[in-house]
Amino acid sequence: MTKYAPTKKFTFGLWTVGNTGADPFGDSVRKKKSPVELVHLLAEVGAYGVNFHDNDLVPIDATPAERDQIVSDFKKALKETGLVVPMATTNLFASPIFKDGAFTANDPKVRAYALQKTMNAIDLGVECGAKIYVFWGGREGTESDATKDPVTAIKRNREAMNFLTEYVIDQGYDLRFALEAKPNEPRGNIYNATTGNMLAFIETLDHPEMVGVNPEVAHEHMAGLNFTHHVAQALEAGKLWHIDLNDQAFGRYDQDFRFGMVNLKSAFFLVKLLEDYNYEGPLHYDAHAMRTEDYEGVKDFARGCMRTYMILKEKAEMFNADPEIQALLAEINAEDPEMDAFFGPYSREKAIALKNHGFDRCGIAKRGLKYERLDQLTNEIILGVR
Ligand code: GLT
Ligand code: MN
Ligand code: MN
Repeated sequence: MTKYAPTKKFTFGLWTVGNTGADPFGDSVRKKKSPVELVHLLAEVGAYGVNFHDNDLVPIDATPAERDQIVSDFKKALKETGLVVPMATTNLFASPIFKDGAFTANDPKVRAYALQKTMNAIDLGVECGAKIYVFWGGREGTESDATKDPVTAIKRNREAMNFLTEYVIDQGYDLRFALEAKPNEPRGNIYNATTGNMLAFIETLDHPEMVGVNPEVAHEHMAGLNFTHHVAQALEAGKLWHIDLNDQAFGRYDQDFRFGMVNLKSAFFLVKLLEDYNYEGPLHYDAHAMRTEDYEGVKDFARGCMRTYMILKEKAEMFNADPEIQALLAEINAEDPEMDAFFGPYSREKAIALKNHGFDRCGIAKRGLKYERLDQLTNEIILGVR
C-alpha cells in the first residue's frame, strides 16, 4: 500500500465534491454531477463513505416513483463501489419556506413542515444505511432580535429534538443524532453558536443518550475559537460522534477550504487529539474545491483532504515517539508526592491541612517551563526537519 493511503473512515457529502462553485457573486463553474457519478468519483479517490441531505439525493419536488428510482440507482452505485453511507441529514435551509428558520420559525406551519420533512429524510437516511443523523440549524436564528424571542427559540428547538428522538425510538431505528453548531451564515446570528452551547443544550433533552455533536473546524474558527478545545470537550463527554473537517481563515467569510489549507498547526493538534484518544467515528470532509477547479481539481481537493490527515497522523506519531519532546512532557507533568495529600475527594481534614500548608509562591513561580523549546520542536516536526 502506498504511503499515506486513505485508510481511515474518510467521508464526503454529496454537496461537497458535488459543489459547482457558485457563490453569492458568481455562477456555477462546474457542470452538476448526479449522485451516482459522485459516488464513483469518491470511489476513485479512495473515500470510505458518502453522506447526503435528503435533497442532495432526491429533489424536493420528486414524485414517489422518481424517488424510488433515484434511491435504487444510488444503492446500486454503493454496491458497485463498496462505499457506505455513515451519515445523513435534512436540508432545512435552501427552500424559501425556511427563510425564518425551521424548528425555530415563528410560523407553526413551518415548524410542523420541518418536522415532517425531517421524519421523511430520516427514513431515507436509514434506508441507505445511515447510523448518524446530523442536525445543522443554519437558518435557526435571527438578523434582528426584535423578530424572535431567544428563550422561545430554545424551547422550540428542544421540542423538535424530543419529538424526533421519540420518532426514531418508535420506528425502532438504530440511529443517533449529532448536532452541529455555527455562529452565523446564512443567518446574521445562529442559535447554539458553538459546540459548547450544543453540549449544554443536549443535557436538557428527553433523550440525551441519543444525541451527540458534529463539530466543524470552520465553524469554531469563524468565531475565533480554538476548535481542538471544543472537540476535546465533546470527546471527554463521550459526545464526539461525528466531525466535519475543513479549513477557514479566522475572521473571514464562510470558506469551507480543503483540510489543512490555512491553519496547518491547528490541524496537527486536532489530528493528534483524535488519534491520541482513538476517535473511531467518521472523518467527514465538509468542504469544497476552489472555484478555479474543474473535476480533476475536485479530485485533487478530495485526495488532499485525506492525505493531509494521514501525514499529520504520522507527525503525531513522531511527536509521541520523540525522546526530547517526551522528556520535556515528563518534566512538565511530573507529580509531586508532597502534594498528593491535597488532591482527590474533598474532606474537611484535607481542606484544613491545605489551608495550613505554606507555599513558596515566589520560588515556584521562578521555574521556567521550557514551552518555547517544546513548541519549536513541534514546529520542526510539522516542518519535516526532525
Ligand atoms: C452546509 C453547512 C454544513 C453542514 C451541512 C449539513 S450543510 O453545507 O455549511 O456545515 O454540515 O447540513
Ligand atoms: Mn461549514
Ligand atoms: Mn458542516
